[in-house]
Amino acid sequence: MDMMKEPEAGWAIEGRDPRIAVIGAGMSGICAVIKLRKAGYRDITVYEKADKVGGTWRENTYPGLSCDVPSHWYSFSFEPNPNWSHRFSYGAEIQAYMEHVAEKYDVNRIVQFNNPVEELTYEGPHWRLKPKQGDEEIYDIVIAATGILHHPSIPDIPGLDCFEGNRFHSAQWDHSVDLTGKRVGIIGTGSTASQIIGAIAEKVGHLSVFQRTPQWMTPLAQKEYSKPFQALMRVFPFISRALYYYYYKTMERTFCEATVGNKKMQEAVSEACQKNLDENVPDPELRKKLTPDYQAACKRLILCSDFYPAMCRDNVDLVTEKIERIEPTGVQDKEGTLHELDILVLATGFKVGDFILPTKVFGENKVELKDFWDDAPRAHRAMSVPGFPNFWMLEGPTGPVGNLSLILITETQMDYLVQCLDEMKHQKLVAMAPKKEAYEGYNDAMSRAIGNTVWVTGGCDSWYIDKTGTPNLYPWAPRQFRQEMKRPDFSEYRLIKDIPQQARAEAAE
Ligand code: NA7
Repeated sequence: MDMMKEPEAGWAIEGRDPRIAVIGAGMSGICAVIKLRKAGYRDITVYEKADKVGGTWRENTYPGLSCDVPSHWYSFSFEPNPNWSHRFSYGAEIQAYMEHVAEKYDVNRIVQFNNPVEELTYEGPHWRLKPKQGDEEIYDIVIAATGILHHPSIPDIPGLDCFEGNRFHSAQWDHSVDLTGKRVGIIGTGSTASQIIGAIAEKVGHLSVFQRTPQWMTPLAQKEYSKPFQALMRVFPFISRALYYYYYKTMERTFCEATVGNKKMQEAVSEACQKNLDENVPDPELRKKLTPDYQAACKRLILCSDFYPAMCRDNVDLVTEKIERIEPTGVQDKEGTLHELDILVLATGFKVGDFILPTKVFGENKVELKDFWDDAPRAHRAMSVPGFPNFWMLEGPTGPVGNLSLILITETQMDYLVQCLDEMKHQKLVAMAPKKEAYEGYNDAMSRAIGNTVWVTGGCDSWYIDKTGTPNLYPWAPRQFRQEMKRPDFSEYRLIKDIPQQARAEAAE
């Protein structure tokens, strides 16, 4: 298409392919390209802030990094991998898988690497996209595949910048720093910290673990797949598929059910966590410090077998006193003890409320998405926002997160989105956006239901909870989400057949 001459009407009216921008080349972005092409949509450009695909698996490279969802389920349904070496994959292997899929499905060719999107402006019925590098472009459809866990959250602790040793966030691991024999401090005891602690405790000279809140965890039933078993899976691909469904059903019926109000499953998970703690931490004093005062699975449940044994080691100290400040030589706690350190690791999580932000997104009437959300992001069916036509999110606000495969969720969302594009083509629509009342009704129902989930009843604070004081999560079972997303109900959407000439002129001003 000649970009100098901007199209007058929408793609569906002009009978051409829609120009689609996908933002992000992580798991969701890769999936989007593959699913769009399969459905016949081929005019796609991907903008990626970094120099290769992979998203969270590219960003995170810390020691011990692994996925807490079984490998054969944490795979694209259309690309089973018989070569997974373990039941729960390590980070580097998942990154290699993402690169392999991108290569095999010829995704890289359409990715603009090192080119984050700075601004998106809706000029009905098109989007003007301003990338960091190169000219502004016009797109018919924008898909934000920007992920959740990639903006590091740096704690606001006094003196952090004056620390004289090596300091880095877990998602920006400095591999040039040798930990051998060093005095290492780690702030945080979430999923990330647990994996790091298990992986480095033996190597370091001394490890100080700064815990603000203890976490519940179940063991990770890790297992290495033998070479003959992998060979068997290569010959009989149905084994990988069978494992996909086995883990999918097992995880959904256990961990996922435990979070959304299934009391029996919740008790089973709680018991498993308590047993794990009792069996692996014999010292009653340490056990007490590691015992949470809220229900299991209220914070995202940790699956890790190395953490407790590491915490029992002589060279590992659990510091539960609050942090007062960071000194040039270490961490000073509120009791006045200075924990001297050579290296300080911040395993303090991510700014999860950003989603597509910090890209500036302006919708109809120049309303900015940041203002519309006002620090409490919501979406219709986790994918779209009223007043922002032809703008879709993958893994957006209020999606199912919990302990499940986000790859499956992205695939479900893409199948839904493709049906919406097909409908636009069929009805010759120029744009579609959720109706305000549909969006509000959906979110009100979610707000009512969220009170039944362990994320609320469990009595904890977690990264799921946003400014409204409620978790930003889908409150029902993930299978319900898939059921609801099978077919779009188009009565929930404004189906826009034409943008009046005047509005178009105003938007372009
Ligand atoms: P999380 O789960 O957000 O954990 C962050 C940890 O850092 C958690 O223990 C926090 O304590 C702690 N934290 C954060 N800020 C501070 C300050 N200021 N002082 C002391 N301690 C602090 O992030 P992860 O990276 O572990 O995991 C994120 C997701 O990645 C995980 O759920 C998986 O989906 C993969 P808190 O509990 O808030 O008291």
